Amino acid sequence: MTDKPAAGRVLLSMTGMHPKRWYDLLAKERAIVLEPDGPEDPTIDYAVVWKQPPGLLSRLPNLRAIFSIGAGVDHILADPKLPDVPIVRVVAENLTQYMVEYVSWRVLDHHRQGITYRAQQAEKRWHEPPQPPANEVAVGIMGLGVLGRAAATALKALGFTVNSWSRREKRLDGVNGFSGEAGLTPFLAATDILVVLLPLTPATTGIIDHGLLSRLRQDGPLGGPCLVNAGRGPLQKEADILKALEEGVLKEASLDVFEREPLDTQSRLWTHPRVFVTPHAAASSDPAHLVPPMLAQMAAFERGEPLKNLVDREAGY
Ligand code: NDP
Ligand code: OXD
Repeated sequence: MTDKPAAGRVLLSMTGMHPKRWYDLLAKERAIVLEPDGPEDPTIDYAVVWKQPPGLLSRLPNLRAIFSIGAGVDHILADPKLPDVPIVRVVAENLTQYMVEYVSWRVLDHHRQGITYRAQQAEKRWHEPPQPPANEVAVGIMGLGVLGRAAATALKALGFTVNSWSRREKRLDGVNGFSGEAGLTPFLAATDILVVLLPLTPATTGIIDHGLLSRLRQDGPLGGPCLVNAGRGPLQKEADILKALEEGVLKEASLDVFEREPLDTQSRLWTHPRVFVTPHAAASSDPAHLVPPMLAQMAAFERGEPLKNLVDREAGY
């Protein structure tokens, strides 16, 4: 623990990630308590967390705000004893850029038939399948938030037709916007490559199921629809994805997130020839980019300024 009593102290609680770089950067300005130390410590003002143990934060009597280490906050809201203090989530250029890169990479790979060409190369087969132009391929982005908007803009610039689906009606130049329950079927019917950038909430859990996949455009220019999920694993039903792939309802999938992480070595997804797996690595949280704005927000809050990028607890994201 560093001894810096001038400003409010910070509890750092991270599960499944190494805290050292976060600790060192936060400790430049704040006294840091590394969980499991600090339960019931009245001098702790802030918690910086990734999947904190349930009940931990409710024991801090003077906690003023929680800072998420990720853009998604389902890992915080899963705590049934979460204290009623503001939750700040990550909105950062660096993280957005990573996600734009991941989505552009996966969409281009499905569009330019990377899976087919890798299989052909393994067989030393010289064959050029028909290649539709980008503007004939419609990418549908589920979730037009910070990441979805940036991905939509990049895909538009690459020449794709872009559709979006959000909870509330949203407008973005050059993007065909759909929203709510009523907008879902027309959105899916107009989509060849589905990109999932939704948060995990009670309303979105399990949304990527067989019924949804079978509503994607089945006669599009790629010879079948493709799925890219970089949102959260429990948005998808993996057995349904495998079934849809076997039936030809789904042509290919790029999955960065899974119902259970790490993905079980027994999962068929690892070896499926038309599935591309990455280990929840689409847009990693880099403390060098995320800690300075956290520290700046704490200082601003102590000067009486409002916190930014707050989570709407009722909406769940
Ligand atoms: P935002 O909160 O900025 O945007 C969320 C979007 O989802 C909004 O457009 C929102 O609609 C929409 N949405 C939420 N609930 C529903 C619903 N029930 N029906 C339809 N649309 C809905 O989030 P970000 O863009 O910053 O991040 C999105 C998610 O990406 C994160 O929650 C996280 O799970 C995931 N993520 C994954 C990473 C990875 O490495 N794989 C890295 C970072 C994030 P509206 O616009 O109406 O509010
Ligand atoms: C996030 C993540 O939510 O990395 O930022 O998954």
